[in-house]
Amino acid sequence: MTNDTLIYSKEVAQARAQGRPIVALESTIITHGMPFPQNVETARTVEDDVREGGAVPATIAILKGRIHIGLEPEELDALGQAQDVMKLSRADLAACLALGRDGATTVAATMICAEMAGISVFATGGIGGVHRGAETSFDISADLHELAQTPVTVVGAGAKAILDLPKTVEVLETLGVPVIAYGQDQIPAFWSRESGLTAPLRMDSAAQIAASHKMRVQLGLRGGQLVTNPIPADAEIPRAEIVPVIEEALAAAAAQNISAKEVTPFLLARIFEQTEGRSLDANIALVRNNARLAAQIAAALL
Ligand code: PSU
Repeated sequence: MTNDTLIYSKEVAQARAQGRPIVALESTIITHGMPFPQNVETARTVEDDVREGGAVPATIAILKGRIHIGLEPEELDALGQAQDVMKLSRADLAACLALGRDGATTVAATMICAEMAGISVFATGGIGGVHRGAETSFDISADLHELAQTPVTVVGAGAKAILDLPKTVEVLETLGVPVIAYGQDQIPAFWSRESGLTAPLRMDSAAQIAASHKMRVQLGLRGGQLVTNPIPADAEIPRAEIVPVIEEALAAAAAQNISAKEVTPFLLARIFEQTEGRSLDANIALVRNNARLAAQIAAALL
């Protein structure tokens, strides 16, 4: 990896030199997960949440074929409005670099870049997972396999509730990925605190999560951990309210033959319209909450 390919922002370069805790943040949520201008405003606020938590934020994206570990404010602004940005996972990261294009990193690609940069903790909204109907479509996010092989602790609010949560948890279990619920027994369901599913593991402090991360490294176990952090109670959309909206959005996606990488952005946009923006407010609140917990874990890892 030449310095030409991996570019650190000024703030991240300084943090590395000083040995300070760093939290990786992804960029697909900016380009494909939220509308402009809330996407850029949220990305900035989330970076501030990481700083207030005592760590340094490293938003990761590919700009003109180079991996950026931390974006300068003007780069973040431009990315938030850019068209024709590739949505990158493990399969297409190298192609984006080779072609000199711009790309937003999903959970999988962000984990890969974070590991290259020596960053062990990453905050997102919700990971990708097993889509409903996967038994015929085979649509399973590469995020799950990445968690099985790349040693980064990922903090999310569960898998997105548009997915098949029980199947997502089954696949993670098969792949040997620890799924940890933070501060409660149930795995949260993104916009809602509860999913009806008991998490395989529960931890109640950042120190416990950091200790578990270190233990995996010490044992030589490959892969990361998934920390599922429930959305704050005052921001949640209860399951009974959001489930019918999700069902309607899934039916619309099927009727319009939406497939592959388009599915998640389509559903998020549709649910945003149907809830008159409430789903976006909840999404912002949960990402901020995850950034704060990730900062505590990163500090506890030092
Ligand atoms: N969290 C959010 N919004 C998002 C995502 C996460 O609050 O849009 C992104 C992540 O980058 C994740 C991707 O990897 O959604 C999953 O996309 P798919 O279902 O196509 O694998």
